[in-house]
Amino acid sequence: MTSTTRGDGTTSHVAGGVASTAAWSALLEHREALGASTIRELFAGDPGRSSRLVLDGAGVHADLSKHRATAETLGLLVRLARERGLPERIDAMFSGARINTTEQRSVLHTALRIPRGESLVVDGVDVVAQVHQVLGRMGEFCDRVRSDQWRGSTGRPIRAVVNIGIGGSDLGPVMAYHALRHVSRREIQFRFVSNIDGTDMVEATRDLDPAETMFIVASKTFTTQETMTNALTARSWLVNGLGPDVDVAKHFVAVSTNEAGVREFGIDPANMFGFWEWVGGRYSMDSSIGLSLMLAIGPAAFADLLAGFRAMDTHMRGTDLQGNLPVLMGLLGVWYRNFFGSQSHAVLPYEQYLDRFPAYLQQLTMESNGKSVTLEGAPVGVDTGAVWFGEPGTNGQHSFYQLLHQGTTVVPVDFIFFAQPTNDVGDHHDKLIANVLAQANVLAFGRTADEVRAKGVPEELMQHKLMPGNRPSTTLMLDRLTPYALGTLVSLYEHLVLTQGVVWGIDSFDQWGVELGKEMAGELLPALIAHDVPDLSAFDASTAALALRYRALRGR
Ligand code: G6Q
Repeated sequence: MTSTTRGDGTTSHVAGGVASTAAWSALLEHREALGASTIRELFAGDPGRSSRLVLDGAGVHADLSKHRATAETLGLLVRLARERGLPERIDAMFSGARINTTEQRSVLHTALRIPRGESLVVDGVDVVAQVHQVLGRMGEFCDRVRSDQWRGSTGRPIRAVVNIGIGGSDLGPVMAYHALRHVSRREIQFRFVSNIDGTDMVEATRDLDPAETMFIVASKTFTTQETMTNALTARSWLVNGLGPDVDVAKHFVAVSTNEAGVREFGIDPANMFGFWEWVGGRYSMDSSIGLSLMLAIGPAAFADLLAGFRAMDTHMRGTDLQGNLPVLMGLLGVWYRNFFGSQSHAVLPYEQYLDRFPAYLQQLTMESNGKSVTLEGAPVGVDTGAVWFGEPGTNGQHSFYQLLHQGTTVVPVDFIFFAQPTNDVGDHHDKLIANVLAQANVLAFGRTADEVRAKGVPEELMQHKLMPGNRPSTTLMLDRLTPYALGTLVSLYEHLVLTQGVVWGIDSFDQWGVELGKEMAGELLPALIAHDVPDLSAFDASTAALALRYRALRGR
């Protein structure tokens, strides 16, 4: 085996792609040997797997037994992770090495949850001290708003907070706000505006009183078209509502790494909460990007959230790979993607408050691992990130589960539920949990022809009612949906993404694929609004024709 040194100074133990590793070949052989053996057969041959293929990490109980995998499979996957240098990459990330090589950046979201008093010195700076300095300022600000000491320009307290941000500056805060609404301050309304579509802003503000409204402009770069456009519209809305003399500073705060941009926009840097280049957008909900969440749930609950993140970080960093929950879940994803040809992955939370969790994970996983070249710029040579999707149970059951159960494609699933109900109403929770356990059971074990017949199903319907089963799932059970528990879950998936990215040898922390579309929109805009018929020869014929038709319909 050869070793190569990557741009960030860490070592890759393999030259060439993941498919050239010895572990990959061993996995191919193992897959062949496993052949068509079903989950049903695996259980029949080894009933003890239900107690052995389970794992606990940071308060998350994971049942990994309903997979098309054995202990040997997991062992080989772990071997693959070792051959790909996962332990070294974990250390490199946690210690601040520039593992985002295409942007030459450290990837230090884990530093956002290191407790006060500890230190992590990166490039001569104690980043933990920086983190806690900002957390302290955020806490003071939130206390003032939540206790009505902070007043709007007419002297009224804040009763509505509108977070303006997009992508990583929106999906985390909105997901976490939804998840933790039950511990939020109900006297204040929270809204989230992200889309450049004016409807988003109009609907978010139409029933709000500007005198009682606070806008948080959340943008790492403070240059993002959607966010800047929405922030300007929000400022006009405020000035229209409260008159030209309104003290805008009492209604606008910023979250950014770009102090000059914030100043230029007209927000006093005293009302700005910073973070750092080493926090990637989709890994930033526990930085000051979470200011709206802290306003909603308060600084103490936000600290609990950070403690949950930290607990899973500690599990990830301190646990050997074969007992490491994010690592094993990530590796099982690789198993299905690369050895079964699965193209998608479903996350199905049986918890209404996690309704935005699948959307959050879509960005986290697909923006991170939707890549085709390795860190060295060579073709990956194998499939990478799956398409992630999901909806809360039981709604999904009446929608796309038909395909999960009887479709021609196998979709690995993560079920997530909490033992304690967040709202204890009648027998709702027990029914909810009966449903999630039933779905995992049916996916795994299905119904054989004999079992269907035994139910008295007529022969002509037999094939339709046959439930193939053999469809893999992980079941995650937690005790209760608290800020701490949410932190553990988000951190779990962050580290799952890292695991897969390291195995595939890709940069999970850049997102070059989103740039060209932004550039192109910038080039098209002048042509759409120009007074005279524009020269569209630089664009393809289809785009040019659509642009001209749009202009015509808009009377231009
Ligand atoms: C996330 C991405 C992206 C980013 C948004 C918003 O990892 O980088 O979703 O968060 O484009 O960027 P700003 O925070 O800079 O406005």
